Amino acid sequence: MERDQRSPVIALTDDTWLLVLTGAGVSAESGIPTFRASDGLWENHPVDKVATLPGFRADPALVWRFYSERRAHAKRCSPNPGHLTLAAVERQLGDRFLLATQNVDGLHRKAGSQRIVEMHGSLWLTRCSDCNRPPFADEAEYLDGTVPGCKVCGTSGRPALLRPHIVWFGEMLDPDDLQRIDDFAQTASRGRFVFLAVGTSGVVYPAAGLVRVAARLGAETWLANAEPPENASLFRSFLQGKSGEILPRLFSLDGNPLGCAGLP
Ligand code: BV8
Repeated sequence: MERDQRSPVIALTDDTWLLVLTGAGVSAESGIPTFRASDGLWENHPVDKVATLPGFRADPALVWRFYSERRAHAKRCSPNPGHLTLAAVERQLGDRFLLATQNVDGLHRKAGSQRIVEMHGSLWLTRCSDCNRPPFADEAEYLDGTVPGCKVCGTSGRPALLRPHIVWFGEMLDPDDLQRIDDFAQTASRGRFVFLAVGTSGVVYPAAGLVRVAARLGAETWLANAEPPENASLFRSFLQGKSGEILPRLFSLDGNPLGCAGLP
């Protein structure tokens, strides 16, 4: 992996296909805490208690408080230039762009991204832990220990609990999401395939394995991160710094920087 100190750019040429993977680092400059930093989410909340199904079953009120606190905080946060740049690049590339995010904060959508796979779910969706009622939009905050029940199947007498539509550790990701990402990568490999990971520690699978899939398909592999993560050696180019500063300078169109506003 070369440590590329010039400000290299990814030229958005007519044959460029771009798959972007983002993690919590992309939202850090918007005020959303990351997970594994010294003041990260997992420092104050044991993962097994708040981000696993057994944890939810043991104490659903604690889990709802954890996600409700994150909902309340995220409502006050806005996209930063990193989010805005990725939305601008999508407008430029159209169906030659796909954003796979591990983030659940919704800031990519707020920035205008549409071609997006929320691999780990969304803070803004709730589903029943029992019946197959589809996930529904929900911004409610259950901070006082209440646990919401399903109004569809809960009437059968069993306490059917609602849960955040989040992929917890030990839970499978949505196979349709994974298939969409894989299909995109396969198609992209017939053009100039570029894979960019931004703001992720590269420790959580299967997201952390995407760089291997892309490299096997011949992609140029780029990483933009505040510090070298565990899987840094898997990338050909590593740009160290803040994503909100790197991304607006990273893409060029016809030789000119795209910036974060991009073309309307
Ligand atoms: C699954 C809930 C099948 C959502 C999350 C052993 C080996 C390999 C895998 C496993 C294993 N044992 C178990 C597994 C599977 C497990 C896993 O990968 N565990 C890891 C920890 C070893 N994966 C799963 O369970 C997945 N399911 O595989 O099912 C299975 C099941 C059981 C056993 C085997 C297989 C489910 C994964 C989803 C889990 N849910 N969270 C939520 O509450 O948000 S994951 C959680 O971590 C978040 O979703 C988060 O997105 C994700 C990754 O973290 P990052 O986004 O990378 O954030 P982090 O804080 O770590 O890093 C931020 C980075 O940004 C840092 O590097 C920092 O330097 C940088 N940064 C900071 N500021 C900036 C910046 N960069 C740029 N600019 C800045 N300004």
